[in-house]
Amino acid sequence: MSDGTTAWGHYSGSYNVPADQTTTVFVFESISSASSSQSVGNFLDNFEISCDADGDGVIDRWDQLPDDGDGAFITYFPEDGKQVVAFEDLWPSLGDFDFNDLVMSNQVKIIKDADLNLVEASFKVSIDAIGASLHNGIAMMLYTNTKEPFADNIIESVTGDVNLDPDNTNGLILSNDVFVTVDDRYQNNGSGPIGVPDTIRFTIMFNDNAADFIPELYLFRTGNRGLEVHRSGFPLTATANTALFNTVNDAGDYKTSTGLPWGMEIITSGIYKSPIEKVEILFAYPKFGAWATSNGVNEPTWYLEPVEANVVDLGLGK
Ligand SMILES: [Ca+2]
Ligand SMILES: [Ca+2]
Ligand SMILES: [Ca+2]
Repeated sequence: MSDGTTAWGHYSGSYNVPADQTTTVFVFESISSASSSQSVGNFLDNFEISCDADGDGVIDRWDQLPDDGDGAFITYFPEDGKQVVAFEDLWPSLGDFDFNDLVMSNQVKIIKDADLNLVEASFKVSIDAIGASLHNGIAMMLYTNTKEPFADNIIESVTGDVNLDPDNTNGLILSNDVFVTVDDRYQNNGSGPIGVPDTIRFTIMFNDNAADFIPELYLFRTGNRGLEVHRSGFPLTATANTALFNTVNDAGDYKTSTGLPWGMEIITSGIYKSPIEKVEILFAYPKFGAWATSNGVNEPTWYLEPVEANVVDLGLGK
């Protein structure tokens, strides 16, 4: 490497240390200088050696997984706290609107490679409340971060308490019946919860087709796959029975004509308390209606102000 005489230049290179080599010496020899003598006016400064132990192209100092040749960076969904999703399961009827028929909290650890493509994601889905008499299953869709379907399958394989959804690309089945998956003692059947919520754990390995995703947890009726209850604003699955839209209380896209939803999400690091069985969420959380019907614009912290007599502390946040 050789440079001019008026400004510093920056040079870099790489060297693969052989597996059995325990000592490596770097030697610099002058090949040119600013004077007639090789030993006068030859400057070298700011020399640095960085190791990339796993050879993934990200030096150890920046590599959050320095011994993992696939993964380099770790992120979380949500970035802070946890995603709490809750459903009223009698869609397209509002039912008792106690919004505790299935309450889950979700935290995802996401690993990306040196090019910021997805490598794998590890999910912890806590089943925080089952205030239902109907049998329901839990499924998940992965969408782009603008809530669009991916053009391709992004899932290579899965491990843990989950199966690929045979009917939906980038879909997963977490449970075909929560009463089978989750011990009965976790039901919120009016007498309140007993014990620590059960948790479904699984990992998705990705096939390099995507850099980001949004997970959409949703509910479906056991034995009636087409009866799905989603949060509003997501694409239709291939399995949803569209004949149920705009029937009973539904005005399309899982909202009533006044904008009340059947599924909701909050992001919180605190404890979310579900409404007591058969108590409308509008009485448990007086500001819920304003939040829900404004598409989340108004009263964004509605869940911090329950009527304590109308909610049950499910021991969430564990
Ligand atoms: Ca590395
Ligand atoms: Ca690495
Ligand atoms: Ca209920």
